[in-house]
Amino acid sequence: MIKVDRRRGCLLNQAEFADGPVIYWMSREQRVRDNWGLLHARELAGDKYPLIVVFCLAPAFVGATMRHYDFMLRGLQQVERDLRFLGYEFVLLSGAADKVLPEFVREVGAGAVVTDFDPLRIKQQWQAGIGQEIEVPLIEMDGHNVVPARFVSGKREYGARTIRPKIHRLMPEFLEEFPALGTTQVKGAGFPATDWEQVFSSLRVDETVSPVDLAPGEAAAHTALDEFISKRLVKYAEDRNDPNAEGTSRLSAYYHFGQLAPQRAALNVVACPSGPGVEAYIEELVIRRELSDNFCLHTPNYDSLDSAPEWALKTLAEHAADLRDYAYSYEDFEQARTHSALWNACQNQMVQSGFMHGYMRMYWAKKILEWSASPEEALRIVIALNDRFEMDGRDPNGYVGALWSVAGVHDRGWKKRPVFGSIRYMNDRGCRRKFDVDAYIAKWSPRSLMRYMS
Ligand code: FO1
Repeated sequence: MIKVDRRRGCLLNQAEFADGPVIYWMSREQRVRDNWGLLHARELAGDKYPLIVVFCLAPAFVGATMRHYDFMLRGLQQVERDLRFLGYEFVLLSGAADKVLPEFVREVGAGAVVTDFDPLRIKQQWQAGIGQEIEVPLIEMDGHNVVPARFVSGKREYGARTIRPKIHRLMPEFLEEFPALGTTQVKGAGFPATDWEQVFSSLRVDETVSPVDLAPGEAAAHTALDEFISKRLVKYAEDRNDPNAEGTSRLSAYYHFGQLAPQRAALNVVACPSGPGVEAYIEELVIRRELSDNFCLHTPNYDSLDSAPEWALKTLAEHAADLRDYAYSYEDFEQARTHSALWNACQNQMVQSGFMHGYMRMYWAKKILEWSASPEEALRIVIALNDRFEMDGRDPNGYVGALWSVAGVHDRGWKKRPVFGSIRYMNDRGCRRKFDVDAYIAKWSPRSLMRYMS
């Protein structure tokens, strides 16, 4: 009988539990604490079998650059250190998971494999391939969402308005403390520590997008969470729309690489005195983030225009032939060579820091819609730039943000305009009403980008 956690778990294949080590195939949730997949694997191993944590390092991953691999690998180095300290083994396999994991499962004679829920296409493909090839259970655990994505809704939700009540109703049950992982007495299979020098030197990724000065890893993520809660949470509701206030959590890279559990952040935030900041952050952290996973899980073509709602596709088609005041290429946008000083400043902030303020991301993406040859081209450019420079690129949150901005996903129709039709419009004037645009431009002006790109 296979024990599968009935609330957060899902059996991905039909196979019998066998005697042998339990593998936790770490992928989305790259941390030791607060990790439901790791905890479930630990429970299956009990005091009878070794628990082996495996990470499959893909040689290329959806356009990821050195900025992303450097951050991720330095975080994984800490994962290995922390696991070995508790008596567990960590093995890094080089190669895409569906290529290298089945062989490893056979080699160690594993009795079961546990992995992380991830709605992204590449992960779903890896899991389907591996589930078919191994003869032991492949169990998926949702370590990313407070209310597991498969539990909260069986269909694509219309928007925050429809998923919010479903999540709030289940939060009391699911927003629970994590048990500690604890140590193990079971002797491992004797895998040597990872040769990280060799891992870094064998990387063949685009190095022109260099790492940003953000401390990687689980400990740094917790420090960043504590700092956000103590210094910025109380004013989060009003500061989150002011790019000069640096009021955002800046935790998205830690969530994306799984170095911090959104549930941990939610537990610590709701423990604070309630107020607009707590409300606003829980809305972003739980409702918006879980809505993104829901969208990607139930929308296979989550990164293409035809996943947009009917009304949006119709209005964009009606205005596809409208005259564009400007029509820039991918390179023009990437090099921040547009006529708009504000738009160029947004692009520079993203290129240099790996982050762009949430409010500016919407403005930035909507201007690409306005100044591209077509909505299809605009969406392609938004996703390509976002995934190349943002620390939290290649994430369900990012795809939904792009489709919200360009094609009204989870939004509604507004007053008609050229090119946009009834897609919500944003411009410099709207920004000037919200914050000091000149200060933002001064801080992120192109001259600093030239220094960066030269
Ligand atoms: N996940 C893996 O399991 N193996 C990888 O080699 C890998 C590389 C990678 C590079 C950049 C990046 O942004 C994400 C990467 N991921 C990798 C995915 C990671 O698990 C992401 O956090 C989730 O896919 C987000 O849904």
